[in-house]
Amino acid sequence: LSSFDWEDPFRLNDQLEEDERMIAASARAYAQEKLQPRVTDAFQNEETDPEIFREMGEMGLLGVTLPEQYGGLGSGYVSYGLVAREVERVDSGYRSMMSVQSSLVMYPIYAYGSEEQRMKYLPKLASGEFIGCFGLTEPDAGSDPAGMKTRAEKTDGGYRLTGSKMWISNAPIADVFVVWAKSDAHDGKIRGFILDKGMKGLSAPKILNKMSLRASITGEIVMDGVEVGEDALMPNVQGLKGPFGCLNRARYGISWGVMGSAEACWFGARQYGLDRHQFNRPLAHTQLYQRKLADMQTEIALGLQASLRVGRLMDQANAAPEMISIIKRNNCGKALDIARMSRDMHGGNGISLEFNVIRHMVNLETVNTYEGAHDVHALILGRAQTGLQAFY
Ligand code: TGC
Ligand code: FAD
Repeated sequence: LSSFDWEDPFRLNDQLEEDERMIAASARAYAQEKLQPRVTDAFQNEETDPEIFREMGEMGLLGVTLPEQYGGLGSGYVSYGLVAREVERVDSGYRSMMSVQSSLVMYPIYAYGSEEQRMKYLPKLASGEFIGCFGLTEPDAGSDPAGMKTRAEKTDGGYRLTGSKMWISNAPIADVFVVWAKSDAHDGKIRGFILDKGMKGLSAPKILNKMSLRASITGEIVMDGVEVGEDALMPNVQGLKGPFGCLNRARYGISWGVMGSAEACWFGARQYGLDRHQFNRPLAHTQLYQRKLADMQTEIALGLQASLRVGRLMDQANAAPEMISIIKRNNCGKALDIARMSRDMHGGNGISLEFNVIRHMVNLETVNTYEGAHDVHALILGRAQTGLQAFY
């Protein structure tokens, strides 16, 4: 038998391709050198630096899976997951900025858009010159997006959009708005539209006083009779499978991302336990403390392995949405447990922003809720195994 690497128990690193290791290493270097030093202030002051999109673009971290001709990296879903893990090791809000841009804005324009729409938007979204947002959720339609009220009415040569979206990441600083609306001209089916900042009737007020994800700006999208041309409609999808096709990818990325956040909390707890002495010995010299470290290590090792498996299947175009529900739900729930545990293991220091863990903990409350709440994914999995629809 060979030796054991406590930080990488199942040798995930050995299971990666050379290009995947390189992408992960450059994402890690960027995240640690450029994001880590500014995160505490950004979180404390509830400030999002739009320059981060440009930096990520320069590093090739936006649209990792898209073809190079549109500004992407032409890499696979495992690479995308590894980037999410490295960025979220610093902060879930920064990963949110990246994954909305990549999976929820660039992906639909690539998969459902016309060639003109792809050429107009994708290269600038890949470089970070444009910032994108994705509007599905509404004040009265969260877990049940089919209940949306936003309408697109047919006009001469285009559409008029009316409605409002709630809790939209990046919206107040966005240049490009991918929004979903029920279209009268298509039997009330849900269609996707691309709106540009500055259109008459379009605004995106910031939501203030969030106690979670404070480094990532969130807003509403208000559409007060926004007139768009036919060219704003994404021609190649209709129905809920449009937004869900994007969510599958973002949820998958989150499953890796939250493991990065959990690792930060685990490593923090281990180091704290080695440094901090009580009762004349390190905290890490106690059985209870070690048991908690063992639980963290185990859940993270299993969670990463599961995400890797689903990522490999995604790269073969052979993953089912229910697989993604398993890893999104489980990894978020476990990461939140680990962050709460780490906060406790840091004692009083655990509530200080200086030790990072409470920031991860409150961020993960959001991540456990968005992109399908923990219980909503349970119902997706319950339906898959019983054939019984328990949403309503
Ligand atoms: P249901 O009857 O299940 O399906 C309706 C149609 O959609 C298709 N579909 C999918 N297609 C692809 N992938 C999936 N995962 C799909 N799930 C469903 C389905 O085949 C069907 O197609 P068709 O052609 O037969 O019409 O729909 P339902 O209304 O019963 O849905 C229930 C439920 C709960 C599963 C679903 O609505 C749900 O997942 N709710 C959660 C909502 C959610 O995830 N919102 C996310 C908003 S975006 C966000 O949070 C971004 S935060 C990002 C960040 O900052 O990082
Ligand atoms: P609700 O749907 O009202 O759910 C409330 C509770 O009820 C949850 O615990 C849920 O699990 C439970 N519940 C709901 N239905 C059932 C049921 N049938 N059975 C049992 N329990 C149920 N959305 C976007 O479109 N784009 C974004 O960029 C975006 N970014 C976000 C950023 C942040 C910071 C936050 C907080 C949210 C963001 N969202 C975004 C919205 C997010 O996707 C929704 O908050 C989420 O889908 C849950 O919807 P809701 O908040 O309306 O909660």
